[in-house]
Parts: sequence; C-alpha cells; structure tokens
Amino acid sequence: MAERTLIIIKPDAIQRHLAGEIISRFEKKGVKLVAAKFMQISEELAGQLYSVHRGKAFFEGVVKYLASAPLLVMVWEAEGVIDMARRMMGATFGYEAEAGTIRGDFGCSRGYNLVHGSDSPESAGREIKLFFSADEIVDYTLADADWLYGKND
Ligand code: IDP
Ligand code: MG
Repeated sequence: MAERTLIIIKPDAIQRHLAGEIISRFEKKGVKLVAAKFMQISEELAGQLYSVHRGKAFFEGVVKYLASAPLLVMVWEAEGVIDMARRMMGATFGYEAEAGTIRGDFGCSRGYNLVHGSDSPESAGREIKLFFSADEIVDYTLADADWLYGKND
C-alpha cells in the first residue's frame, strides 16, 4: 500500500538554490510527487508543524527559521516512503549526517538543515493536513510505474 510523507524544502535550501537538487533526488529514486506549494508560512503554522517540540530550547528558533522566508511544501508517495525519505535526508544536524544524504552532502549547520520529512505515519497524516486539503493531492499514475515498482517474486 502506497504511503505518503510531507517533505518541506526549508528556507535555507530555497535561498541556497538547492530546491532542484533535493527534488531531483526524490524524483530519481522513483518516488511520486502528488502535491506541492511554494509559500511563506506564519510562525503559527510553523509552531503547529513542530508542536511536539513546544517547550524545548530550540522551539522558538526553529519556528522563526521556518517562517523567515519562502519554502516549498510537498507530498511524495511510495511504498515505505516515510522511512525511505528520512534515510535520504540523513541525521538532523548536517555535521553529523552521513555523506550521500541530503543533509550530509549540502549542509554542516545545526538547526538549518535544508529539509523536513515526516517521521511516522501518524505525523505524516497530521502534517499533510496542515498544508493540503484532500482535493489538492493529485491522484495519477506514473507512466513508468511498472518498471519503477516492479516485483519479481
Ligand atoms: P528532524 O527534522 O530530523 O526530524 P527534529 O528533532 O524533529 O529533527 O527537530 C525539528 C527541527 O528543529 C530540526 O529539523 C531542526 O531544524 C530543528 N532543531 C532540532 N534540534 C535543534 C537544536 O538542537 N538546535 C537548533 N535547531 C534544532
Ligand atoms: Mg522531526
């Protein structure tokens, strides 16, 4: 069963001209883009996205960072996409993330880490609803789906 995840290309990635690079990684992996919005969000919405972190030392900083400049919010779909995208993103801090991951290849900051990805099916469901209504998520089939998702067992 295909799963969906919320991926955000964060303000630092937009300002650093890395949006295409990050999208390209998901595209080449074969994940299906089903929704996207380029927007600047309020601190209120950023706070809702990061509500599990409310009260932590970095909460205010991360909320200001997310609301400081435009970002690109997307929904990507594939079997197992939530964990797969987290592995493609790498560890939270760029200086700890493995080479080959998005954060490992393009950043060495602590808080400015280029990309957000949902961490569980529950988070994905909640986060997608913060940004998209059901009719903004596009239902379609990729022309090469049989090759991308082929199974030989
Ligand atoms: P994640 O994005 O890898 O899931 P979380 O622990 O959920 O990481 O933290 C949410 C976001 O808050 C991070 O992506 C990062 O931008 C920011 N953040 C987390 N911990 C810190 C910190 O210790 N200092 C500054 N920013 C942080
Ligand atoms: Mg998280």
